[in-house]
Amino acid sequence: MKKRKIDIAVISDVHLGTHGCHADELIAYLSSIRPTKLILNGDIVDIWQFSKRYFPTSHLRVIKKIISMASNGTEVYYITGNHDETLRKFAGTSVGNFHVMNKLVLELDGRKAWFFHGDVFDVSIQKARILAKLGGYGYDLLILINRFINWCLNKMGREKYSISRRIKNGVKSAVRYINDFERTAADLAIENGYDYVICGHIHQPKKEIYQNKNGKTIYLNSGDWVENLTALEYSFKRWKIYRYNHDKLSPFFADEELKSMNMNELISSIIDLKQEKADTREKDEESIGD
Ligand SMILES: [Mn+2]
Repeated sequence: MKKRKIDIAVISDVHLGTHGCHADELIAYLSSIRPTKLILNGDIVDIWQFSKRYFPTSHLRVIKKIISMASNGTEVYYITGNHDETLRKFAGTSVGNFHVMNKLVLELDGRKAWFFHGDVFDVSIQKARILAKLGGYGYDLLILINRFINWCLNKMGREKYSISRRIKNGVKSAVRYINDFERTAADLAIENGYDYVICGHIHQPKKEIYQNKNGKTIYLNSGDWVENLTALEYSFKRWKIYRYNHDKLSPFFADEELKSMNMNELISSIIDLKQEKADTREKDEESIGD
């Protein structure tokens, strides 16, 4: 099968090691693509609920697949989440093409993209807003505060903060939380000058333009591999949501993207393409000369 070449694939909330994880479908998806970068945006391995009794071969195969993608040239970024927070002590570590981190900033065709899992908003979105404004330092502090609160809850024999806990507390509170989450992520992205903000955590795949008086940003969420079976893909200078149940393993049609591009974007993509061709021709001529 021919693999689809894409610039970036983002997945999150796979929850390996839990019964809900759709590992086989994820392997099928990962086998169908050849991304330049693969971003694992948190909660990939569920270490909270990890038990030796449940870790099937298919789950291990996902890990193997990711490692083999890294050794075949894909840059893999493992951004930690709350269910895999144990890995946060490895943040900043790189082994070959495999990098562990708490957040990631990339420049995509001249636009700034900000990737993080999103659990820092768990304890209090209002407090998170204030602290996150402090930039990188505030973010790391929030991670510590969340970990401390979860440690206390654990000591008191209570459940840790999580989205599933919020859903248990009632649909209304979950909906409010999701709205606040998206709005907060987008506002912070606008304040910090990011054109894209890409999260996971709330298991709600989404691509939406958010606007406030200071500007606008595109909020994206990669969803999960428990219920939605979704990913985010960046190609042809566009983001799209990949839905396994709908898209299956169908190719990423360039035409579909072209339809939604405006005139300026179309022109700039054509100019870039010509430029690229000219560059490679020059290189070819150079090598002939050699
Ligand atoms: Mn999470």
